[in-house]
Amino acid sequence: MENRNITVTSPLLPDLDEFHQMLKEIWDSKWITNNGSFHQQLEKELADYLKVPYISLFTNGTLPLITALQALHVTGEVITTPYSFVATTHSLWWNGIKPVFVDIDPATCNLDPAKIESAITSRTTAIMPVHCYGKPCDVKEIQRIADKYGLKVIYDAAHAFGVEVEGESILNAGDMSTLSFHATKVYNTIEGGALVVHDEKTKRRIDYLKNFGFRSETEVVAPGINGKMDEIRSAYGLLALKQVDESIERRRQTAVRYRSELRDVPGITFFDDMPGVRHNYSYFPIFVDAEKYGMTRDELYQKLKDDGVLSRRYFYPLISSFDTYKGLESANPSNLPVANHIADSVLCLPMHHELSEHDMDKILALLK
Ligand code: T4K
Repeated sequence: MENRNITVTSPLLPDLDEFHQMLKEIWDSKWITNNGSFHQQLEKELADYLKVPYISLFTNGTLPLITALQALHVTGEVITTPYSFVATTHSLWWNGIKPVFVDIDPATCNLDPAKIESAITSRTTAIMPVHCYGKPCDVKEIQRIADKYGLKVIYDAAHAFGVEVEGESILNAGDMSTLSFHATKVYNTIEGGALVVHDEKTKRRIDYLKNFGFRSETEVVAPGINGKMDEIRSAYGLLALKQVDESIERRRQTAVRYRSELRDVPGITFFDDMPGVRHNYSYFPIFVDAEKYGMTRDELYQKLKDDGVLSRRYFYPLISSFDTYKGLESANPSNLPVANHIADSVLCLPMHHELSEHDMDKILALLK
């Protein structure tokens, strides 16, 4: 009798011997945080890997969101998606900004550009979309709207590590993009994150802001925060980066098998790859039509759980349903019919680099 749970994800762990070697170097140097050499090296290697000009490392994926809003002086109202992890909206709240929820496009689960303009008011200063599950937003249309109304665009790209459209990094869209390197992500530094910016001056400003605003030993240029990544996690990140391509390839193979075996199951739908996109296969969401499938999403979630398969309902409940936000006018379900419907039907199946054929046999047998 097998009693090991199959989890929705599993962290990509670096080689322990190599990590130990790097820890030895850190111990010898006694330089353990504050822009150390591994931190500098990781910023450089990540910028190269991700095909972006500048990247500033952070201690998680939430602080770059908060810091981006600070750096761009965003105030008033920001248009955002209710279909994300709570950190997206929380970053607005922490800056005293009013979130304005706009419905999503069922074809991508991303902010629906066609619904943005009617939500813009005289207080709107920015748009904060999410590349949900790593599926790229319609960045051209969002930029067109932003330019028309003079709005900033900050992408929460927590799921979009390595995602490219026609060979160009999706992280170069908008004014800034943020990443999460949490343990559950395609690429992780245990906890960690980053802010992607387009020019050196902005990179310098972000580096001040994540270090309390210090420009020099005696000068503070702004009320910054402590968002610095340390040397130990930077070293971990350097090693993890060597493995990430292979991990994404393993995930791709998993997606291929899920799709081929679930395509004919009535009542279950999923996303196919988008043309011209290099996906990272960070999640494998399916959408359950209870009537056609013969079981509700929650019944399926429970059935899988009873058999040791821990799928997750990312993103249910919607952010707009949480007590903190549900009183907002834009949080009314009548304003967000697509997001509400998808939140009630989505289930993210196990998806990670170590998922074995045996595990997949079990998951697929339960689903069918
Ligand atoms: N924006 C977006 C769009 C995001 O999705 C997130 C984070 C953020 C911003 C903020 O970034 P961070 O500040 O977190 O860097 C997880 C993560 O904690 C969170 O990072 C992530 N999004 C969110 C979507 O999912 P949980 O509560 O679902 O994680 P947890 O602990 O239940 O783990 C899920 C499964 O992963 C476990 O069942 C087993 C596996 N796991 C997890 C951990 C932590 C492991 O095998 N090892 C581990 O160490 O939130």
